[in-house]
Amino acid sequence: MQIDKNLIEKLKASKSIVFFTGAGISAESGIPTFRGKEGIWNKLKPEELANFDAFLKNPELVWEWYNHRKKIIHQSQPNQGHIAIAEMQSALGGFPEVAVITQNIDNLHRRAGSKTVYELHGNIERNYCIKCRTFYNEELDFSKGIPKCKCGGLIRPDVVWFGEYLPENQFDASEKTAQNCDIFFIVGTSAVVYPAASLIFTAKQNKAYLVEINIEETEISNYADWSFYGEAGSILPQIINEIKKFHNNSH
Ligand code: BJW
Ligand code: ZN
Repeated sequence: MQIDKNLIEKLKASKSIVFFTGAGISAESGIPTFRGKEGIWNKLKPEELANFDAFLKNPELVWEWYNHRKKIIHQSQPNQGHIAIAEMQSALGGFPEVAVITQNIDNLHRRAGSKTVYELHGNIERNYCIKCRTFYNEELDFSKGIPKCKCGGLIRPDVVWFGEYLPENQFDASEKTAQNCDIFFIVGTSAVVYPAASLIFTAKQNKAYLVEINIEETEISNYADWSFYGEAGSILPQIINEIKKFHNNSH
């Protein structure tokens, strides 16, 4: 794979770099994506699972889905893609701010060591009561059915379903970061879910250089200034390697 020297120069000159990530970055950790060839939603309909009415109608089914995914997530490890992102700042000499804006709920960026991580769609490790909003972040007990709060309300995972607002502080901080970054990487996302995908256009309107990394073309490929087609876990480490080589040659 050829990595453009201009991109390396741009990376070195950047003050702020953003990685906007989706399910594809965790695919190589063994966590299925939603859409695309191997997507779980080829088999399961999102509207039956990822919305509040579905939860009220059939909380057992929705919890079964989340508990199944939680098990897969707990058995998985951050891959070379997550690790390369976490290493990017030091590879570039520690100067640029590196922020991760993720749509994933799997915690793998933090586990890989990334420090600034904005979670747009929540986190599977947290839960809350649908009635009084008390948080229950410990392991829940399903032995007597769907866990309930002290107030009697059902407990749900702290994730963002269709028709629900994104956590305001996470979205606002992401928007500010997108407005002020020099390079905006779009990694492993189909970029069809809004308002998360709108951040791509926010960054572009504010003159960020857009770099897409995906195994296939997506809705936003035409907007990208540079595209890498391949697995994130192989492309991101190659970018780090090029940065290191470039550093060594220029000293
Ligand atoms: C690799 C790879 C490898 C594979 N290396 N790449 C019409 C127009 C615009 C918007 C709307 C509309 N109709 C409705 C809406 C709004 C709706 C929306 O966007 N719908 C569209 C789908 C049409 N959005 C919402 O409802 C949002 N809220 C909202 O708008 O609030 C305002 C409001 C409030 C009240 C009333 C009305 C409006 C909320 C969206 C919440 C999304 N939630 C989910 C579930 C989260 C919890 C969970 O995980 O269970 O978030 S849905 C799901 O999609 C999940 C993901 O974060 C999100 C994005 O998916 P992602 O990450 O892009 O994954 P995939 O699978 O789609 O793509 C994977 C990619 O990786 C592919 O491209 C592969 O090629 C690639 N890949 N392996 C690199 N190894
Ligand atoms: Zn409650």
